[in-house]
Amino acid sequence: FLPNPKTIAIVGCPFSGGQPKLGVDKGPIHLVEAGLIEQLEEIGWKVHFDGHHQFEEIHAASDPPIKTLLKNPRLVSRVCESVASVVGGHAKNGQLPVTLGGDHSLAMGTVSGTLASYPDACVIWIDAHADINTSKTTESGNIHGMPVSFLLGLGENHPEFAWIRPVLKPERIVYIGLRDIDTGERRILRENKIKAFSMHEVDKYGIGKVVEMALDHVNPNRDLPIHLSFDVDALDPSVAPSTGTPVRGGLTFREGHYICEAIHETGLLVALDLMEVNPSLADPESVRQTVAVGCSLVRSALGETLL
Ligand code: 4U7
Ligand code: MN
Ligand code: MN
Ligand code: MN
Repeated sequence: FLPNPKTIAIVGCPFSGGQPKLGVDKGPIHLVEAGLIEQLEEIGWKVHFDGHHQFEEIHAASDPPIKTLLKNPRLVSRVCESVASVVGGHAKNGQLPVTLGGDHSLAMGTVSGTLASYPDACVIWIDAHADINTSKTTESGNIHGMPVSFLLGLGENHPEFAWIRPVLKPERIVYIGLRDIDTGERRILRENKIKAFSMHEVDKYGIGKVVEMALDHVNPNRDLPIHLSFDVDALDPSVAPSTGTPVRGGLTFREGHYICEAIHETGLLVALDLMEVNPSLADPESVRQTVAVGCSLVRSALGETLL
């Protein structure tokens, strides 16, 4: 799908408004400072980066929760709308957008941007969580636990989010790595027949078979563009400790990288998100480790090979 020379557009999104913990907005800055751009150039990409995004500020006082629950709704919505247009613009230019979060609410923007250019793209969502709460089911009110429901058009319509089109069909998304699903989310997954491979399936079949089954579901003929949205908390906390909602029992270092390598091998990747790296959480060595793993996942998805 991508023209030559192959060009990546780095979309740095220092944004934390989809959840309450400070520091996740520093994720993209740390990933770039760790040398991600040079590393991608070394494996043969042209890399376009014109600085991290500057988001307008909407202060809490002028952004009361919707129905006292959804937090920072206008801010999250407007940031994601701008991310959608930036990611969509890069995709239309034939560049491969690599969005560095920031919290996972940003994926409302990235996936919308991808689907605007590639309407039949599928989404592979790597996460400990399903991120599919609606304003009815969320217990936390944190919008980083909700982007998938907005993309699918589930739940009530909120005027604050009127720009989001229900661009994603339930059969075009698949999950790998789940292990912390809320009760309401479990029902939504079941009712919409959304395919998910939890850690149970990873243990049972092995990661190689799971990735093959996931692709068979969303991309049976291996001819549709792929958007990979990788939440670093899919990895086990021993591998990626610096993240806001760690859950034990996650993917190993190799399982995470295998997913990225296998998606690269399809030749179908058109957009990538790396989300939820929070350099303010955990000790300096854990932060260094998490940022390094983030960079290496991105390199694997973009073609770095072991041999
Ligand atoms: B992430 C949660 F309740 N489901 O809705 C929620 F467990 O992007 C967690 O995957 C959401 O990190 C995690 O708040 C969002 C919770
Ligand atoms: Mn740009
Ligand atoms: Mn998560
Ligand atoms: Mn997530």
